[in-house]
Amino acid sequence: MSDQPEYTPPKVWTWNKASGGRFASINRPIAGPTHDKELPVGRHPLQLYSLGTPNGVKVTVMLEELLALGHAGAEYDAWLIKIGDGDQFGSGFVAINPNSKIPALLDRSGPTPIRVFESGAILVHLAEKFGAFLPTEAAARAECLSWLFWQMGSAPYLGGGFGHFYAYAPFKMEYPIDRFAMEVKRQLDVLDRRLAESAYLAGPDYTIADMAVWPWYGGLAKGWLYGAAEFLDVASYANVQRWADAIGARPAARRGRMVNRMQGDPASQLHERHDASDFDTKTQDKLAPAT
Ligand SMILES: N[C@@H](CCC(=O)N[C@@H](CS)C(=O)NCC(=O)O)C(=O)O
Repeated sequence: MSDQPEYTPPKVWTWNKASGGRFASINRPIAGPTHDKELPVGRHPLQLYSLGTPNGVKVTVMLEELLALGHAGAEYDAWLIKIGDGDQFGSGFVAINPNSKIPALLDRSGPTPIRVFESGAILVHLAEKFGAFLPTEAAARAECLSWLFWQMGSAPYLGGGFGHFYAYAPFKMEYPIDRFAMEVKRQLDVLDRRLAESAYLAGPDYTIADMAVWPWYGGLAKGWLYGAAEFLDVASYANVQRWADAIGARPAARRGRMVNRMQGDPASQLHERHDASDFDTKTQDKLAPAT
């Protein structure tokens, strides 16, 4: 057990700003905007406000895959939302995502702009809009949505649970690291067993379920997240490794990982994307691990 003193919760919790952790400066117990700031709008039908974290990468991979399929209507402007600077609390951003988290999409292709927040909802919106990467046959569609929602429900244990306590908490605590390492390894085993019987999560075809899971569990398997590859023995999940490599070899997935990216080799970072030619000056081979 931990040698930290036992915590006795007070009768009523109060906000202790000094509670620490890597993101202490942006964490707060209230919602709503902190300041007035309009969002920029570019020339394309789709306006994405995001950052190159695993949740952001899901959407930029989907947009790049749609463009690679020839869907010109998927042209997009990707604007950078610096969550470390509190951009997610600006009035314009809160208007399209009351939850103040990236990614958020404004679909301006119709007469009235449509806001979409939550990365899973954005993937479904785009898949239905373009008729791609979400099967229409009932059983295949159910399988795809099941794995998509599995990701949305599971990743907070990986990021908010394991990642927070292993990499971001002000000091290492055995109890939460143990608890969340056990859960994350169970989740990796869930994926590994599924990928032993199926090329992709929903079946033989690559879908939005893979795009949602890959930046998180694929990233973990490839050692991009939390410096935890050895600790979690990710090499032992052979089917997850095979699947992560297959997606990582896709040019659209590699481009998607570069958009709104603020970490790693500067040559791999495309802070904002407004045109396909924006990638020309960048080098996908320099896609270094994110921490
Ligand atoms: N369930 C949400 C989670 C989004 C999320 O947690 N975004 C993080 C970055 S990966 C964020 O914007 N954090 C800023 C904050 O919490 O203030 C989704 O999938 O869209």
